[in-house]
Amino acid sequence: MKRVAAVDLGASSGRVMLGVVGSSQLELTEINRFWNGPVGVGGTLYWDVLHLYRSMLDGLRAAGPVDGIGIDSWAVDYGLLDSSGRLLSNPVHYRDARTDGVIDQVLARVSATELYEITGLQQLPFNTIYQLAAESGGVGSAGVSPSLPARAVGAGGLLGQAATLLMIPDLLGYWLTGSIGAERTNASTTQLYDVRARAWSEVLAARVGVPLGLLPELREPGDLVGTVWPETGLAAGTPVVAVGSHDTASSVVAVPAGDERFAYISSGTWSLVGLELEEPVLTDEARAANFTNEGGVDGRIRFLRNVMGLWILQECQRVWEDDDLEGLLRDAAGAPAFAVLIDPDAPEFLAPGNMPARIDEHCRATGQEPPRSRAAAVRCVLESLALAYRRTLREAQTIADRPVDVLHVIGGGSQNELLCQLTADACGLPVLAGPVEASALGNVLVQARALGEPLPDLGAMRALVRSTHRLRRYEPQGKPADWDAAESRLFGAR
Ligand code: LFR
Repeated sequence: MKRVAAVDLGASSGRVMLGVVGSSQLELTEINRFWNGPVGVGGTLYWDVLHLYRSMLDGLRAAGPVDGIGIDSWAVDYGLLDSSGRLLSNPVHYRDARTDGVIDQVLARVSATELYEITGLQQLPFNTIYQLAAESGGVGSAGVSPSLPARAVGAGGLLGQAATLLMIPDLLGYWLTGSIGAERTNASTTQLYDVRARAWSEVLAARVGVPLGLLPELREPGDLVGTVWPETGLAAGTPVVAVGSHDTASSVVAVPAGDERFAYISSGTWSLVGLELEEPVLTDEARAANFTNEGGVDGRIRFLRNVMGLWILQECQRVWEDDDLEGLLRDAAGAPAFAVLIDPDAPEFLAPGNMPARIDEHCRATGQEPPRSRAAAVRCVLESLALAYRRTLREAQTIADRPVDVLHVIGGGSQNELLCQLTADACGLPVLAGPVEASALGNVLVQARALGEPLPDLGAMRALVRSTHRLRRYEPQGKPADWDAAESRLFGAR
């Protein structure tokens, strides 16, 4: 039996969980939970990385002695270190506007086809490659607001001063242990990683002007990062273990699937909708449909697309100053079906802001009456998400030629009963909901294996999740024709 701590950082909250993993045991206890989110300063959105570090240390201290520590977080974002190991700037939030228009500038240097052939990644404006292009100056606002005096940073921006790039979990791991490296699943989200060669892409780095030396040596999930050093105030010498440090990689480890014929939605701030494959699919069809091939634990590929997710609803709640999600969902369940529909992936929903007003605007622009009540707005968001899931899953199955029998919904969104039912109805598939803390479970499972627990493969880990967690099943209900009609209304006839 192993006792390990999972540090699991999502875009809206972080937590330290204590995991106990044995041959028929898999238990998680929450030690602490802390706020996370964008902090705007001088026109740039940052992460408060020292708050995350301090909260992580608080949680690890409170967890007491453990056999290992593993860290996972959202992807794509990074910190730059100078040659003495100092953090050059607070990490910028991927929802910052600095990457606006940058995709086109990068595509002038490397074609979309070549980029996809090498990396297999979906085009998202905030992929690390675009953030680095914005960072190197010449594009975007470089984070300098007109109201704050600009200070010259020299040619190449901060990139010119940087010696090392560390993704967020690697940065926190460095602060815990002093050891530098790049965990593979998170590296695979940078769009600077060659998915077939399983190495950093020298070609792309050169093409976009990222010095190869910035990119540390790759590590596998399960490798030892290092051991905790005394200045942290934690038990010195505790092993820090690389896990699937991209939260979605960890969460897909914990999909309680019994065989290969499954799809998943990792449901939280984002909805990551897709399949698990053995090999990447790099066809023109996959590229045109903007599917990603992110690296998973044990060499698996997550063939998926990002759907905007519960972010839209979270932002509505923030603007409404209403944290009674249950009440909102109860009212939405009684609101008329298919009254208004939005494309949740429209670019205007990406940045933080007044989401209810943006929904109204989107409705007007698409010839619809804006929702008249909060219940109607919530219903609109959830039905629109369910339609986006349906479209994504159908395309994924066709493009990857992998039919599925069941859809696993994991993560915080698996508790949203209305969304789970709408998802089952829209996709015409049974939904199995849970576990809620999927990324923390994937994190502790990979650690426990690395520390010697007999969990030979993903199948064994998933069987343990299945036997220790209660799942909720939703059968498709309602009329499929209603969803067909709603889909062609929203996305046009196909
Ligand atoms: C989910 C997630 C997604 C990634 C997005 C931005 O938390 O990690 O997989 O696309 O955040 O990093």
